[in-house]
Amino acid sequence: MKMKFLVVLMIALLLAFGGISANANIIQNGTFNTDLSGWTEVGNNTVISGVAKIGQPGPGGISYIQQEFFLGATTTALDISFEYTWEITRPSPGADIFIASFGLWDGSGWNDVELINQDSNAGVFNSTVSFNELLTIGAFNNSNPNARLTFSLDETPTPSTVGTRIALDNVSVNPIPEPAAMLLFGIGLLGLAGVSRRKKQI
Ligand SMILES: [Ca+2]
Repeated sequence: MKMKFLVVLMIALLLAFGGISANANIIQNGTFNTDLSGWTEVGNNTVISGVAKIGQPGPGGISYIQQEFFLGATTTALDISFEYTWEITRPSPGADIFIASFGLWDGSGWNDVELINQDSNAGVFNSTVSFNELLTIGAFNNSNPNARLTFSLDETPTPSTVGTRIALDNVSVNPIPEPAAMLLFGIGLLGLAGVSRRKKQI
């Protein structure tokens, strides 16, 4: 009996920690392998050589890509990461504005928080920035979808001869705790409970 208990405990721990350490990115096509599939896109966006280009090629105005997804009820935080690069030419005078935001659905509307709000005067051109943030989230509605991630570039209409874009790649959102890991851990605990119950009966 004791041996069986230890085996179940080890399996439960392996499953739980194996699940937590595994890549559980819930974003579809965050690597933009060939196109923008999985993303809603508005304005002028494309994919070149496996990298999304927000606002390319395009005139003034807002271009964005957005993905909606579902967060399980146990989610308390999100590990969000992506890489972005300002490309082409910095407009002058004026500025383009890059915003990355995360939104939660509360049942009647979206509540978005900005992860990045940077204008092209502050941006370093042709230098890739790695963004990573552990974002603690509040209450949200248990409907699907109930979360979204948006990347937008608001391009100044003047001077019209200058074009800016944001290159975006390796978008990842990992919910914490992960539903799969919690489920496996729960199954492990049930297994332990079953073993101890049988043990008492003997
Ligand atoms: Ca890529």
